[in-house]
Amino acid sequence: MSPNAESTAFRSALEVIRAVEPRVADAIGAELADQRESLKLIASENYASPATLLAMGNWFSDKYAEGTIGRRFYAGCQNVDTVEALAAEHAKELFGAAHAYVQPHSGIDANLVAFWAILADRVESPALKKAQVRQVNELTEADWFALRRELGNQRMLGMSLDAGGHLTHGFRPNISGKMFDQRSYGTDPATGLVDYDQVRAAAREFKPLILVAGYSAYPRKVNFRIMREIADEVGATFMVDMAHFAGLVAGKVFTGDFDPVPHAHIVTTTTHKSLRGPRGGMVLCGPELADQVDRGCPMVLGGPLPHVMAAKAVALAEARRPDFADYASRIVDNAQALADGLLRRGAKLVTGGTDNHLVLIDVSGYGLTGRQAEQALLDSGIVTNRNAVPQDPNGAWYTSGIRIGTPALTTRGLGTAEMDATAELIHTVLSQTRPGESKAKYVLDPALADQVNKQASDLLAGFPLYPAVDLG
Ligand code: DSN
Repeated sequence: MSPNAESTAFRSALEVIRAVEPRVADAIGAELADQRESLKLIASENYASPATLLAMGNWFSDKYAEGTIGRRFYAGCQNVDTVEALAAEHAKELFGAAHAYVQPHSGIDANLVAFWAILADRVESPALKKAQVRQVNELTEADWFALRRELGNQRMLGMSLDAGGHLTHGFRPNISGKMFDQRSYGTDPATGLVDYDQVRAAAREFKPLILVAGYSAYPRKVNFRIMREIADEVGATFMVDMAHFAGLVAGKVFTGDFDPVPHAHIVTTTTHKSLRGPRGGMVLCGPELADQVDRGCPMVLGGPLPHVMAAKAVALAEARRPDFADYASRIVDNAQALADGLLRRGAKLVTGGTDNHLVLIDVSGYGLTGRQAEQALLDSGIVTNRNAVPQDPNGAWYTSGIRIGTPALTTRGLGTAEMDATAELIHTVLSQTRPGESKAKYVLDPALADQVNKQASDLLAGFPLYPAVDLG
């Protein structure tokens, strides 16, 4: 590759966009500038490679390709077939999965595809069988009524939102909490850890069709071997949503009992978090569920995004390189250094630390709500998001927690020494912020916020983001 290729590519793209709508070109340039200057600690974000980003801006965006390889509803999909097959092949090799479906547009979409595949596979209903094939016209209104009742009363057991589970694991306001008869398992109030005996007891009593594991705010590993044993004991399909930690699985940090792929019947993920690909989702499964999963579009999803599948193929190829394993292990080293730095300065952490990519600070220890803490940190150039803590008295909107993660800063090259410096900045802001007259209001000396902003940019100055991209 020529030395200026990345700069030339992005500069030229912006020049072409600017000729039509300069404000969009300006916003794209401003986004890069903002990302370069902020201490990005959002646990679900990352920085995709220039190759991944560039793979998305092209003619694949113009192509309809509903269906899947060998079963398309549109002609002329030969090049889409190529990139979809490449992405699926890389995913299967990377994760050791029998089957990969790379069309979902997001993690939520991937979960909906998985839920539908499990329902279609497991619900014993003659009407459902006919409804999936050409006999659909033979069904009477009474059959449809019975089918809706059967589908609408299936059971799901997942981790509760305040314990770190995801909205789509049966949270009542989400569609998953409405379409399933749902129950949640939490964490042990004393340790904050998953209590497998409690999960087993809940599963025995509730007998779910689907047992879901995975999280978006739980700072520890989950033993998927034990979870599969529980699922088998009660006849449940075991689904793991590894959206947050897919990069740690790909990088072989989570192996054995902590690698979901050999243990789960079906695994869903996003591709843009610790995996560092384009925004999107993916489903991995064994041959039993593969046919139903492949019907995801148009059964559940709108037309696939071939340009994003192309970018998934690029990012998955990157994740198969040996340096990705080094990246993945540095994510965890950094999260642990950040947790240690915060603990040493007196912060209260859910579970007392981390063994993955994220840390959950209980900011009630600073007398703040999550909302107050999130905004005070943002004023100081530190980008995080508020998050509920287990049994959160402030609920899911104001919250009592701040979730921070290291995938993005690790991509940028920051290491454990910089994590300690980051812990100092976070502690300085939180300990100097006073709660205001509502759960959203707070008081922070603007001079202190300016000083931390400056320290954050000094810290980042040694780790330029996209160093080979100069927009001029
Ligand atoms: N929005 C994602 C996250 O931040 O964890 C989950 O949907």
